[in-house]
Amino acid sequence: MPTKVVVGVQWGDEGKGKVIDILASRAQVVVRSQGGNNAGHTVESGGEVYKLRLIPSGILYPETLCLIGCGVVVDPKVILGEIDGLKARGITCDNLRIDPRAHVIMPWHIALDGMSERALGGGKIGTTGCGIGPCYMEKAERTSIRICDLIDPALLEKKARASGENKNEIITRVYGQPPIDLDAVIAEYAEYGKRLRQYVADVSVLTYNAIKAGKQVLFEGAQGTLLDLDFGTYPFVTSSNPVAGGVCTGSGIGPTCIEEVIGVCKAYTTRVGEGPFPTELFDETGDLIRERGHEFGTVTKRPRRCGWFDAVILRHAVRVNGLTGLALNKLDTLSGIGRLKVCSAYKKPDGSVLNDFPPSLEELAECTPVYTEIDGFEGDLSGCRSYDELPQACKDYVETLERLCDCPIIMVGVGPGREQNLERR
Ligand code: 2SA
Ligand code: GDP
Ligand code: MG
Repeated sequence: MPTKVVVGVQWGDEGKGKVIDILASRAQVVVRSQGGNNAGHTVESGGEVYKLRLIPSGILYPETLCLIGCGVVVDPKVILGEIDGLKARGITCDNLRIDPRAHVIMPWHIALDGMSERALGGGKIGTTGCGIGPCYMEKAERTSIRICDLIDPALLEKKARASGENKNEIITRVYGQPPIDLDAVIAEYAEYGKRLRQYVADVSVLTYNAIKAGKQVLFEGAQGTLLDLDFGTYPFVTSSNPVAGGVCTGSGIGPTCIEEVIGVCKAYTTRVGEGPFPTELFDETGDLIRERGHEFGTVTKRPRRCGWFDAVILRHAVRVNGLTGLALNKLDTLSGIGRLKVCSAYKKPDGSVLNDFPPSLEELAECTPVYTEIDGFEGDLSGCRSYDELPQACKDYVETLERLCDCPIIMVGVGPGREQNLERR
């Protein structure tokens, strides 16, 4: 296995956790390079379900080095809670490393995330409320606290006071809320820094050395292409770059180090949060997909909006990520739904047809899907263990998607378990 990148190619929750878990079994190093605890990856292993938010999915393999790169925003309280939870289940986190350049989510980021969402009212982004946006904003502002500051009490005191005072101004003056007690925060976060110090190491150096030594390195994406700050449905996006390009800046390696890019998608489309969604279903088929697919957020439990598979989105993802293959999950959820629709292009109000995903949200909101209808399939797929065992109508669906997306589908998911992943080539 060469260096592989796994990215979500829709609006997140495509089942990246499962695909990464499978590939991690063949990797020696797993790296996360963007996002934070706004991610929620579900991995099922040995009958146990693990919900991971910040820690790379490779942590379930004791020999695998798990790295959190500089592009990740780290909430120390959350990561320590995750470490404690894993340890209580017998998983040592001795193989975890966090880059000293990664930025730290502070209480004012979480507070400001909620306040700005409330102020936006009906126009809100629908964030996960984890403080992700305000932390990346402060990173760009160049006043943020990094892991290397968190683990040094003197630096933490100096930088947290400056950053906290500045944000308290906004909290009190702009939002009319009481200020955050900085002394209490500094004391609490110094303790977190003490506990996290043992995990801190230069992820760029570790990753580069591993690649040079011929080790198998897997980059674990979070969120999805349509939540990308640049290539997603702006402003209804997250504040990082979940596309494959984000791996380089978020971990500290160059593009020439990447050999394969696998995009993970569902056999239909879902999204949480606000914003246009051309193939969204508002009828009982949408409800059926939500219930049968358990489409509720891992972290926030929010019901996910559900709709038909959208090949316009997929072609956009194939291009911006340079995908070499696709993993198609949740085919089992569509069994017994009846006739299936796939969006192959968009139609604009003037009747013209759009084949490429539009950059403007206003333009997207006006688009209606052009559907290709396909026969549905029946029966319980969850017991299939090879692609050939799937009903012919099911294979026809997969092959239609492959043709419309212009990318080979290399894996097909028929259930959440490791063994329910059918490799095609
Ligand atoms: P944020 O919190 O600033 O990153 O939110 C900005 C937008 O990004 C969306 N977003 C997500 N969408 C789906 N899944 C996400 N992660 C969790 C999971 C979600 C959950 O993996 O299950 O538990 O609800 C995720 N993270 C961010 C978000 O909805 C906003 O549209
Ligand atoms: P991620 O954020 O991309 O890792 O995805 P989530 O973990 O948030 O959501 C995907 C959900 O689908 C999880 O509950 C997985 O266990 C589950 N899942 C993954 N692949 C399949 C599949 O092929 N079939 C079914 N039925 N469930 C799946
Ligand atoms: Mg998720």
